[in-house]
Amino acid sequence: MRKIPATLFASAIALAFAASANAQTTPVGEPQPVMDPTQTTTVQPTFDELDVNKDGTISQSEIPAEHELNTLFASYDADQSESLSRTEFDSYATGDQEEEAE
Ligand SMILES: [Ca+2]
Repeated sequence: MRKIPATLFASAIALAFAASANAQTTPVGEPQPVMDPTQTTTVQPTFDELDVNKDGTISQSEIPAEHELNTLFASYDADQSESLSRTEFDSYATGDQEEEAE
């Protein structure tokens, strides 16, 4: 039986180790990426961004015309005050993204 040179033996171990280390880099339970590429095109403004005059409510005139909340405004204006409180806006913001939340 031939004696295996120590250097060859060491490199064989190194190879095996590298192979197993490489296998371990495959993510098993990778957390969801913070940046969702599908959301970069439709950035949802926050309550504070929409509350332009900082009176604590969002009136319809503060909502950009192209924003979907402009159309949905009445349905989320629960107390029909013609402005959205933070609570009313939250029900829009959280409800709208419910299917994305995980
Ligand atoms: Ca306001």
